[in-house]
Formats: sequence, C-alpha cells, structure tokens
Amino acid sequence: MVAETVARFVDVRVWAVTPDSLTETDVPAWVNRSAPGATSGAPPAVAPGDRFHLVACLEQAARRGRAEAEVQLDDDEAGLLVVALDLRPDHDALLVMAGSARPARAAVTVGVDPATGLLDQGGLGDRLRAVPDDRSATMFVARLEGLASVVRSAEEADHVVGAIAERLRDRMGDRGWLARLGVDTFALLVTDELSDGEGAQLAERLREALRQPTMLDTHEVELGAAIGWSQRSASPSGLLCDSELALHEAVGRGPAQTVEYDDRLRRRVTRRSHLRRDLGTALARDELFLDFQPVFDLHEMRPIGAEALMRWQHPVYGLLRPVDFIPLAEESGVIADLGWWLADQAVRALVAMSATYGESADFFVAMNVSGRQLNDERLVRDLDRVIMLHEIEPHRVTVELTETALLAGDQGVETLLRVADLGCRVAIDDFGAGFASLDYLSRLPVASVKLHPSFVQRIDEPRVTTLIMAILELCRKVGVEVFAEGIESTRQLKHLRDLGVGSGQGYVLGRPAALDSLIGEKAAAGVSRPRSGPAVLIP
Ligand code: G
Ligand code: G
Ligand code: MN
Repeated sequence: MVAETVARFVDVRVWAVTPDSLTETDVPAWVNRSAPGATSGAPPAVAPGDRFHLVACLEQAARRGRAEAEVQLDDDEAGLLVVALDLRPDHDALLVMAGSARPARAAVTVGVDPATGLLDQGGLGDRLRAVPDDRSATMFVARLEGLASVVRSAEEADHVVGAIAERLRDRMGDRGWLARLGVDTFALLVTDELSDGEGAQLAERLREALRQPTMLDTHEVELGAAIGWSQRSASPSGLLCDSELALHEAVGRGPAQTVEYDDRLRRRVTRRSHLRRDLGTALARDELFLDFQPVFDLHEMRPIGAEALMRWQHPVYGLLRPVDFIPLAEESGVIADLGWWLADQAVRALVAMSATYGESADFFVAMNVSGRQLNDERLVRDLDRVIMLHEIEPHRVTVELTETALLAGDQGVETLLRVADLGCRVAIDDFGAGFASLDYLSRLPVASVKLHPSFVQRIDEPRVTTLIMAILELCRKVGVEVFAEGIESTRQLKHLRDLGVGSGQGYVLGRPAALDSLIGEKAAAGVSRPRSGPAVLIP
C-alpha cells in the first residue's frame, strides 16, 4: 500500500526521517535529514526509479527502531500531499499515519480515517500484510446497528462514531490495531496468540465497548453491534474477507449476533449464491414442481382440498425444500415472476384432482404467496386469468399467507382485498404464531386460519386446549374457518376432532407428495412432475 502510494505520485520528496542516528546507507542522500517540521530548503525530488528503493530503505530503517518520516507527494490531480510515516520495528513494515502540520495545497492523510484517527481500510491492509506468516492473526469486524436511525445528520453521525472510536481506543487499543472500515463498521486486528475461548471473549468486549451510551444533544444513544471474526486464514486479505463474511452472516441472523468464520459457513454462503444465481433459470429449465398435501374433513375423513408446496430439483444440490430457496427468491424478486406458473400449476392440479376425488364441487387448492407477491400487481392479474382459463369457480382457490408476508409492505392489504373481490379465499398460515393475528382478522377478508403446528404438538397441555377452544369460538363468531396443521398422530387427530376442529392436514393424514403419486400418472398429465436427479444433497 505504501509502495503503491509512493509510486503513484509525480513528485516525491522526503522531508525528514528520525531518529537522526540513521546513516546514509539506511536512508540515502535524497532525504533531508533535518527534524520533521524544520523549514530548511526543500529536499531533492526522488526519481521515480528510486521510489521502491526509498520504501525499502524506510522499512529497513524501521527495523532498527521506531522511525518517523515526512514525505511530500506531489500529485497531478490532488495537488501537494504531505504524509507522515510512522515506522515501527515490531511490525516489520510501513504504516502511514496522521497528517502533518506542513502547509500544503491539500493535506490528506493516507491510511488513516480522518474522522476517528483510527486506521482506514488501506492502513489496516498494510498492517495485515505486515504480519509474518508464522504469527497468529485474528480479525474482528463489527458493524453498529441502527446508526442511521439515531442520527439526523452527517455531523451527528461523526460525533457518535467519534465518541465510540475514542472508547474503542481506550478499551481495546492495547489488544491490537483498530480501524474504521466504513461509516458504521470497525475492525480490530489482533496479532497475539489467542487461547481457547479468548476470541469469543474479545468479541464480547468489543461489543460492550461499542455499546456504551453516547451523549447526543440532550439524550443518550446506545447502539448494538453485529460481529464477525476469523482466525488466521490462508492469506492476509483472506482474513479480512473471512471475517466480513462472518459479519454478513451475523447481520443476517438478527440483532447483536456474533459469528465466527469457519469453512462450512463459506460453503453455505457459496451454495446460497449458487442457488440465487440458478433460481433465475430454474423455471425455464423445468426444475420446479409442486407437491401437494391433502387437506381433510376431520369428521368425514375425506379429502376436501390440497395445499401446493413448491419444490426445486436442483441439478447439483438435489431436491430442495422451500426454506432453502423461497427466501432467496423473495430477496431477488424472482418469486413474483413465478406467480403465473404457480397459479397455473396449482389450478391445473385442482382440475385433475377434482376429476379423481370426484363428487365435491368445493374441492380446493391452496397456494402460498409471499410478501413480495403481495406487493406485486401481477398476483391479482394472474389469479384472474388462471381462473378464467381453466374455467373454475374462484372460491376453489385459496391464497395462504403468513404474517411475515403481510408485514413486508403496505400494499398487502390492498392486494388481499382485490384477491377476495375475485372470489378467491384468503387463509392466514401459521395462525397464532405471530403477534398481530387478531388485528388481521379484523382488517382482512379472511376466510380461514391455519393453526400453527405447535398448537397441535402441545394439544395435551390444558392451556393449549383452552386456547384452541377460544380461537374456535372467536373464529366461529366472525365466520372464519379453522384448519389444523401438522397432525402427526391419531391421538392428536381425535383430540382435535373432539374440540371441534373441522379440517386439517398432517403426516398422519397424508404427506406432501407429487401429484401423480396422489392421483395416478394419467390423471396428473399436464402438471409439471419432478424429474429424476440427485436425491442426496451435495454439500
Ligand atoms: O413442506 P414445506 O417444507 O414444503 O413447506 C415449507 C413452507 O414453505 C410452507 O410453510 C410454505 O409457507 C412455504 N412454501 C411452500 N411452497 C411455497 C410457494 O409456492 N410459495 C411461497 N411463497 N411459499 C411456499
Ligand atoms: O405453509 P406451511 O408452513 O403451513 O406448510 C406446511 C409445512 O408443514 C410443509 O413444510 C409441510 O411439509 C409440513 N408438514 C405438513 N404436515 C406435517 C406434519 O404432520 N408434521 C410436520 N412436522 N410437518 C408437516
Ligand atoms: Mn401453508
């Protein structure tokens, strides 16, 4: 970094190097030997060909004791730069430090974050490269949470970050090199050998130091932090990448998380990025299909409908379930592009199943929609078209959504009203798991709720039984149907029936399965089927 910087400039002059005891062989004649800040005549320019030599000499000097140098760099674009180099023997390389008092057209410091005086990314990179191969290195990267929501201006942000940096220096400065990598991101590079568990402790200390309240105007602000950290990796730049990857993971896991890097994490992240990449073409390659889980009338014990559950037969990773790819499809927006396909497949299956299960004109199909789809006008349009195309009655299509889907945007309620206007049914999935379920019952055109499976799992607990009864009563009064989900035993089934739960689904009644295995290959013709592929997951 120093070498690159020095080489970049048009005119390099070394104003001073201390200590004075350095000899001509340490630092050749192009150095003005007077102390930093002296005003004697300008030193000669260092010829471009000599600049790497200069850097080598300065490094050499630093090996023998702490040295400081002021280097003037004349840049075509930026004008005159004066940087002070702080050279320390224990780190075996150059560190470019804070600015100098020497007047210059533009005083810029290299390697240091001007707002906090901590190292910047370049400075940290220098330190990192200077760590000998046989020396241990641990990198912590911490990101403040919610800085943007507590400050109202760049000045306030600088004030808060400055105060936090000050505390970091006080509390952690003795443990290693501190840097600021972005507006709200700090790093700590430790080059001592850490004992078992010490890394995690340091991460905690770092979080504590960051979390201390800062006065802002008349009130205190306290910020949490996400932390990623990593020990020695194959290359110095790898260490920073690894800890940033761990930080990214920590941020994704929720507030105030700490994640230590390991190779499995990288494999997972790699897998995720492959899946995100491949999602775009999964449909065109015919890799997506729907499984269907029958929904039963619990009293008459006959199927009254089916829930469509998306699957992805990935050419490398094998059969994937929605948890593996739906969140990615939502992030990338691809989920909204799948809307037509999903609705069309679900309704085709509905038609095929009705032919098999026969008599009931009310047999329904339920499809899950995500928050992204609720914020996309195509959902209503696609449903409308698919219903017309296959000439089915709209109430035979149920749109299932979770609370999270509703929280994803403000267009959701509007969309659901239009879905209900079409005549489709709206069901709230995982009912009772969230905190706003009752609010939705009052505001949305809800036809049914699907009890969260935990109610069924814990149905033997008296409080849970009471809760289910209360929900049934409540829903009956507002005309909302109640479905049970995750029914796994006949005992649970009987209990639910006794309580008066009319319909439900679960492994004991029928597992999600490909359409042709439910109704036979012939009847299922016209609906996408799983193609054979690796059944085993390749990590
Ligand atoms: O059986 P399973 O692991 O398939 O389903 C897990 C969850 O994935 C279900 O609770 C459902 O909410 C979600 N899911 C399944 N299929 C779809 C789909 O087509 N779209 C969306 N948005 N979610 C789905
Ligand atoms: O959309 P929803 O989250 O309700 O999707 C239902 C999910 O529950 C699917 O992943 C399905 O595979 C799963 N599932 C269906 N029946 C059972 C069951 O009886 N037990 C368990 N553990 N999971 C089930
Ligand atoms: Mn569902």
